[in-house]
Amino acid sequence: MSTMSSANSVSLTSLSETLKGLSTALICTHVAPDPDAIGSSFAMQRCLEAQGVSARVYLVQELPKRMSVFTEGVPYTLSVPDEEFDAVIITDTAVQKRMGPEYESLCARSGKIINIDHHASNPGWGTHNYVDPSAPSASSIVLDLALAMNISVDVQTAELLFAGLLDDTGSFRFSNTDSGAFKSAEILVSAGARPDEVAQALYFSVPRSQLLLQTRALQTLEVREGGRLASLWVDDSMLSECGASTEETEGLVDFARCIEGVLVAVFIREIEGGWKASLRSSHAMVDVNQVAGVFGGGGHPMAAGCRLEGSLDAAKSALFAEIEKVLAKVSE
Ligand SMILES: [Mn+2]
Repeated sequence: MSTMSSANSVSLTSLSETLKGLSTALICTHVAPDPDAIGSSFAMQRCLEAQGVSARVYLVQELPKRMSVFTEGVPYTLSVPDEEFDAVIITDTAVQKRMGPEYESLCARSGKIINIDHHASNPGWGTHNYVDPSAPSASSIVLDLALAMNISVDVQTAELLFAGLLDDTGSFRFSNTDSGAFKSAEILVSAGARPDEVAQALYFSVPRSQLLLQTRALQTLEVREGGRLASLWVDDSMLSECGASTEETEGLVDFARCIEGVLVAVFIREIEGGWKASLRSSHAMVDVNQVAGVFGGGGHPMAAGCRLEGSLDAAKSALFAEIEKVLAKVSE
């Protein structure tokens, strides 16, 4: 079900009709694209192409290596196109600014801004919004659209979408893993997606530099609030010491999250002019989206992110103070 909170909400059926009527489309997603961002946007390109729509993906930065096995042959660009499109379609992006520094010129490429997302914090900033917080991934929504458009999903599209679904559900372990997630998985595997190949590419092809970075990050582990809050951080010097890229910080938050008794896990990394915090909750009463919102960020109740300013210590104490407030709602 799509939330009808925004004025420009559209139904799945009407959105699939709109997509079918396009001749050209530019597809965008969020900065630091994760498998769901890549999976949903690149699969959207393939679905539209199958409908005779000339579609291209725009990425702010180069494709993450672990997703490149699934994207072969799909046209994408790293520069903002000059031409106009019938629509700009954005997937998995709660806040328009998360499209990157060029978000205004990207959206100026068309009068039709189609916002397809599953983040509860998405206010519906498009001219056409399909925001379904009950969908486990943006990739699941793209699958639903493909089915609504009667597109036969081929192996490559199925694996792109499966990668997004697998990653956003934490390999079917997070609270968004509902029967719908397995229904989508069933359709995708029937269409030829190989779960072992996708898992191999996403989780068992870790560069050595990433493993080194994990050992460094683990040395920063702090557990507080009676064992209910755990945090890790990484700064730029640690990245360069390990020869690791920003992409390789992904998943570090899970080391804090997996500790027994931890209700809120925090991972902080250095970004230009400050810090970026990733927050995870493992308790339905602890809403980290609310915490992220205090700092202008957002996401889901169980997984959210925000930017912080100042020194690491200042950033941490500001963040921990807000987390304390949400933890106070949970009796031990
Ligand atoms: Mn997602």
